[in-house]
Amino acid sequence: MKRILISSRGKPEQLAELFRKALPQHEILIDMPNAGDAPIDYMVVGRPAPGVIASVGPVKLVLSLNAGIEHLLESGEIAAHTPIVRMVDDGLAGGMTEWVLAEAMAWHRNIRLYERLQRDLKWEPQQEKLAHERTVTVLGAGALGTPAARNFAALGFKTNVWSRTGREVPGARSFAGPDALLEAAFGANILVNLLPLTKETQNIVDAGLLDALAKGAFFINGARGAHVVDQDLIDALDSGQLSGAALDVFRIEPLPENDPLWHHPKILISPHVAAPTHMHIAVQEIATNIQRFERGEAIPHLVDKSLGY
Ligand code: NDP
Ligand code: OXD
Repeated sequence: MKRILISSRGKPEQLAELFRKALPQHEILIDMPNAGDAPIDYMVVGRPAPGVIASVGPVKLVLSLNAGIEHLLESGEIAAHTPIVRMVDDGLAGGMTEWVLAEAMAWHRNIRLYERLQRDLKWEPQQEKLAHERTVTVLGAGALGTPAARNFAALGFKTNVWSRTGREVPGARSFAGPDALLEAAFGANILVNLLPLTKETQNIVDAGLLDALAKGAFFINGARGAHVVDQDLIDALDSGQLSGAALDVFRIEPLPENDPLWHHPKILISPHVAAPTHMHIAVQEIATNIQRFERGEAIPHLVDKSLGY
């Protein structure tokens, strides 16, 4: 009987129950002292505590409950030859698209401004624009960036999408590689970050990139806090280069109480909820990948460790 070890900070017992139903021929263990004494075939990981993966010894596959896997690579605990499978599912893609569009549309149609004005009984119509009068640039054309960009384009926004290889997204204009970054961002009214965190992408949202946007642009970060140079973001908000930012992710989470991002009047904070993993969907996805692996079939969404995503 093949053994699956679950190491996740979020509801491991519930996950184990779902895996027992999805893979009844497998033994499901939750990480606990000595759980890994007998050989483990597969590890299912959320954000495992440091040392847990290393303590388990060699496994055939590591299956991530998260889309972002930079913490797994950074830990150095997974052997170079052990494949890592990222989480890609409709729940994550749908959740991220909803959150990004909600923040973008609330800014585009001044929803939050009117909410503030209502508090002071102020009747102050703004000059409302139509989607086709605005440009959106999405950084990342992957499992999350693609549906976000496709939906912006479908709503009529002029849509740019930037990726490493220039992946095409229907309705959007594609840009490839570092040399095209500023061109992709130039004059955009909304910048959306959906990149993975790698050596190449950390600190990518800096003064240079923000200055390329249209004056008064809106920034949406659904990816990772370490993509953003926080002081450059604050400076751009204070100078009026940006009119606002919606941030779901931070360098330190939970965001410390004394962090200036909490207190900035133009910043909207959400607690890393843009695209939470939905347990039922994720378990089904992982179970399917384990079954594919056992039938000797190719598994989608393997991490390319040399690229870091
Ligand atoms: P994917 O791996 O599917 O897509 C990554 C995209 O980024 C690809 O288009 C890729 O280009 C592009 N890219 C990678 N490196 C570079 C680079 N150096 N220069 C330009 N483009 C680059 O990732 P997902 O869409 O699944 O997820 C993106 C991130 O979203 C995750 O890594 C995670 O950090 C974050 N996330 C946040 C959540 C939240 O709740 N806030 C939930 C889930 C994920 P190419 O297409 O050419 O390969
Ligand atoms: C993820 C996340 O990467 O939750 O899945 O951020």
